[in-house]
Amino acid sequence: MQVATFALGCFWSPDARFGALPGVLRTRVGYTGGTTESPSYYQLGDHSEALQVDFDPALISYRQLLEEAFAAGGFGRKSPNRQYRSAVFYHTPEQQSEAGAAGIIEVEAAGVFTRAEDYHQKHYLQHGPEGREFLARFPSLEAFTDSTEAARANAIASGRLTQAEILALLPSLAVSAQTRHLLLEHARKS
Ligand code: MHO
Repeated sequence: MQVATFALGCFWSPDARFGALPGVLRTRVGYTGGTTESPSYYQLGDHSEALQVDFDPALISYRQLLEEAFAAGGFGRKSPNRQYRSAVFYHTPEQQSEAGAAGIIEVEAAGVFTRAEDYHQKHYLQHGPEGREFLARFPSLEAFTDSTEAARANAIASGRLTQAEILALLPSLAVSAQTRHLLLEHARKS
């Protein structure tokens, strides 16, 4: 298992997008890249919103994750501000050189990553009707956040997947007919 950390603007949407990827087993959003202690959403200091994923390199390569980060769109333009900048935080020398080779400008060593407040985790799923069953299933918001199934369902609930992507993910989710129906609605809309 390896860890990858990216800042890609507002963290809600990359949390969802990366949560759909086969080989990405866990996602979490938080704050990193700064120097101030104990950052929080309203006391961000010099940190940025960031996404962190645990991935299985046998199933998805770091290069593929970088491509997905590029597709998220932030790297081609100047970061609007520190909160929403686009940057790669590398965990290994290999990640550092791959990010450099990919032409990413802001490449920094990964430092302390502070989990964001519970209400920011798996935003679309947590705050949508599709999430009720998942929230009830896990003993804590942390366990919900760390669930692979919740990562997949959050991707669907975000409304950012194609119909084909949704239909490919659905069989991996053990959910009630009602939740399945809610998730399928997104396939009809996309
Ligand atoms: N203020 C924006 C972005 C939130 S993001 C977690 C919104 O409410 O949609 O910074």
